Amino acid sequence: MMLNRAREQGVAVIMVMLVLAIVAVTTAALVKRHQFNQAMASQVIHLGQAKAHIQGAEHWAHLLLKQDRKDNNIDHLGEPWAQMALPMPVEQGFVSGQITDLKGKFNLNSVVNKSSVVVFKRLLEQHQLNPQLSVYLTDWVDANAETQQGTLEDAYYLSLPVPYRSANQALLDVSELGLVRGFDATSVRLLKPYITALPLTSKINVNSANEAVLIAMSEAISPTKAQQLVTRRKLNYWRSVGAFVDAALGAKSASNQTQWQNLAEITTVSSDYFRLKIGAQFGVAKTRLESTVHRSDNGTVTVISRMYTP
Ligand SMILES: [Ca+2]
Ligand SMILES: [Ca+2]
Repeated sequence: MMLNRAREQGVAVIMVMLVLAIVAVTTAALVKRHQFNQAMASQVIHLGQAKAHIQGAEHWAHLLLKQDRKDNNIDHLGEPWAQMALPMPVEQGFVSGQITDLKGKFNLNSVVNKSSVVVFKRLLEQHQLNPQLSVYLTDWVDANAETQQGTLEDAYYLSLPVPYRSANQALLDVSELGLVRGFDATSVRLLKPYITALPLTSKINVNSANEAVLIAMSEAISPTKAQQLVTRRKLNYWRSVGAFVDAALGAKSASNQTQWQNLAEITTVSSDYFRLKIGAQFGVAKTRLESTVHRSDNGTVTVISRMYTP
């Protein structure tokens, strides 16, 4: 009798311990789930706030560009839109923004113009790349399907393990260059700081172009000359195409007439395409926005492309 009671007590103790163990495991799982849900909710809420900060900064960037066009028709790096870079503290985080002038870069879609294809050839040579690549790019962009030698542009592309055809239209993005004959990820990465892909052919804004681009613009612009031009422009930006070409090549004369004309043809001091990069952090969330915008002559800013990256 005594033995039975002791056994029953033992079973009861084990049962209690089992129940306690189950309760403990379930509670731990619930707490973990609650913490996870809470973290997810914070992430979603904070991401929403970070995006709200970005939208605010984006709106501000558009206003800066619009106001700038109202103020003047010349664009240079001393203007307010070019000074947006500093990260600003905001509630529970920070926001940073940068506007880059895309007209200061070489527009790949300009290669259909003879005066511009030579600029691209020089850019290729600067980076020890074969100047022949400019011919392949021209064939990729131009409307016809024949090379300058009269052969079919697509013969090469159709012979690849995964065949495709040339676009025969403007590049939509710089990354598309990797599809063009002769280019690969390395050459695209090398050229990336100096190139862009804008919808139409375009001139280069010499008030924002970097030294490498200035050197590529004319065979008469040496690295030393480009350096001098950039130093001078910091104090006194170019107010006209003529003023820049005079400074780069000397006043137009019988001896430099062709060079002068060629450089003037691809030069501008005004910009209509910009790249916006805006980053924001709010609490645990961090996100970035990159967009390309067009600014019309009356200052209207239109978004061409817009992408969030984590
Ligand atoms: Ca301006
Ligand atoms: Ca073509």
